[in-house]
Amino acid sequence: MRRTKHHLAISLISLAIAGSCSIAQAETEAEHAHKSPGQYESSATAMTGEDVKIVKSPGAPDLTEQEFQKATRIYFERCAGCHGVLRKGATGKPLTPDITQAKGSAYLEALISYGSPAGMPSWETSGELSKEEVTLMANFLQHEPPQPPEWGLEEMRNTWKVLIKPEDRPDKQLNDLNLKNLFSVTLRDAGQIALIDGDSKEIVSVINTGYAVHISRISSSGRYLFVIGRDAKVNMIDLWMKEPATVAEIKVGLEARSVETSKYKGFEDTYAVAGSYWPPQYVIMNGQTMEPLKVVSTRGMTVDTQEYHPEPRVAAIVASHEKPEFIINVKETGKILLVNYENIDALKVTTIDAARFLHDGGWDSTHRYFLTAANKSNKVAVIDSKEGSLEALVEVGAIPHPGRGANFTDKKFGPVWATSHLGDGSIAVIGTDPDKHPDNAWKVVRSLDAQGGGSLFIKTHPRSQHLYVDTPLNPDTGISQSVAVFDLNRIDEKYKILPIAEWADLGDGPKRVVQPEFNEAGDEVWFSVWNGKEQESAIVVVDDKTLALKTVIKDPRLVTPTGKFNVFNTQYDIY
Ligand code: DHE
Repeated sequence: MRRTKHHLAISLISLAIAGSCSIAQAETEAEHAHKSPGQYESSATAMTGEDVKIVKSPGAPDLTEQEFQKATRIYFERCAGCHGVLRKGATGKPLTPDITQAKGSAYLEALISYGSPAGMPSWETSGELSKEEVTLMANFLQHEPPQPPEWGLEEMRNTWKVLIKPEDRPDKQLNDLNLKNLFSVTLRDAGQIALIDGDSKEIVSVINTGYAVHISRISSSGRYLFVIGRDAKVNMIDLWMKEPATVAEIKVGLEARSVETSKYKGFEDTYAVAGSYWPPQYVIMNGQTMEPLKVVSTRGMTVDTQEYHPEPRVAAIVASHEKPEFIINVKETGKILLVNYENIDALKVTTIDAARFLHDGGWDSTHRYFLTAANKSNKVAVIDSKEGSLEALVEVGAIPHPGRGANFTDKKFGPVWATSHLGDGSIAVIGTDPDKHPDNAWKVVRSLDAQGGGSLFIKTHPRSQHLYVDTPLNPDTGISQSVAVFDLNRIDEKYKILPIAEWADLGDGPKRVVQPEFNEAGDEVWFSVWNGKEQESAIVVVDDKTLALKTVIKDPRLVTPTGKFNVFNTQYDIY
């Protein structure tokens, strides 16, 4: 049966996230299939291919050094997300020379040009690669994969800068910002964050960060903001300074996505941790200076087939409130590490078998259980941070993608945590209270129907009666430019739709509505209207009670806004 354009686009987008391949790659196909206006900016990797060691293989078509380098760059930018840097395969198939040489150039060229129903984009017919580039890639894939360099303590120390020493920093807050209601907003393609005052909605400052900047996290005290770019650069920003600014920075690898700080009693602001995609490792740093202290590899055996995996990427990291531990998702091995930082020279690491491929997740409302998506397995893993064990693996919909998820009290089932999905339009509502509601605990007690697949984030707040679900990767622009809102008092009723992008009143562009985030009071919710780099974007603020438009924040400096991190809610894990 011929798949519809809609299904094709959704499944490709889903595959992209499941294996974390470039959204742009999936988007290309979605565009091709659906012709939605505008285009995602590339989430191209930060690795250029210039530093790799070239290994030419017997039996493979000859390539000049220049060609090899060009192909390596294209591979890192377009292919590595799905097939792996070392081509061992992830969501995409393995592409090692034993396989590719057997297939031969003609087969590879056809596959790269036209794609496959299994999710391979059609690189040539979509106009992304020229005929010559397709031939180049088919030849390149028959050589041994070049390996990017490692990045150990020495490389980290060489990039580590303390711009303002702890003793030279203010001993009290020198500005009159209401820090609790400050938002750090990712300006993805500008490589910057904007600090926006949640009360006045004014941009307080714009600070340069890493390339294709990704997320912000707040130190336990609420004073330091940590921002990580895809190029693995971490900026530590002191919010107490007259003008908040970077006080220390470091590059922890070549590709990275996650950063967190120690939150356990007695260790507030003591350590920071960052996880990288390449090299596959995490590093524990001094929480005041970001001096790198301990680098730990995540290479090892997969959870199911128990085979060695050379590049298991570090996905979400959270800081335990129950113990002096970081909880670290290792994507490709499907294992969750509980890293006890009490004595970092004798690290105690508990390795919990979960499922592949671990991605994002967040706490239940008590902050005891960490619920995290294993997106290729369509499961949510539940970690009991008090017992240090796997509490449950819950079967959910297709490719769960919760962000940090949403906690609320369901009138019928008690405390629950919810996730939306990339691969279908359902919301899985999971019971989280094994003490008072044991029959519902770790079960999908409800499955709600939202607008469609392509959802990335879902959000509510303890003071809100609404559940917001975005769908930025849905190929239907009516859906990607709006959000669904469920009334938690009447959860069985159909959701309302808020036309967020229309309210923003912008010009052309994809105008994807992404990542709901509450203010400190929990009475307004902010959405990014994410447009192309050269197009106007905005942040739309909605009154949570009335669901009416409150304000639209527009400013030429708001280039490609995506994630927004309210200081208070991020500091205390409120969601
Ligand atoms: Fe993210 C969180 C990885 C693309 C916006 N993203 C995360 C986390 C991971 C991750 C591992 C969890 C971090 C944590 O909690 O410690 N993201 C990836 C990818 O690998 C992927 C799929 C592809 C890539 O090449 O990077 C990817 N992410 C995106 C985007 O394109 C998004 C939508 C826009 C952007 O700014 O890049 C995006 N990711 C976010 C946001 C969060 C996030 C806003 C944090 C959500 C939160 O509420 O905590």
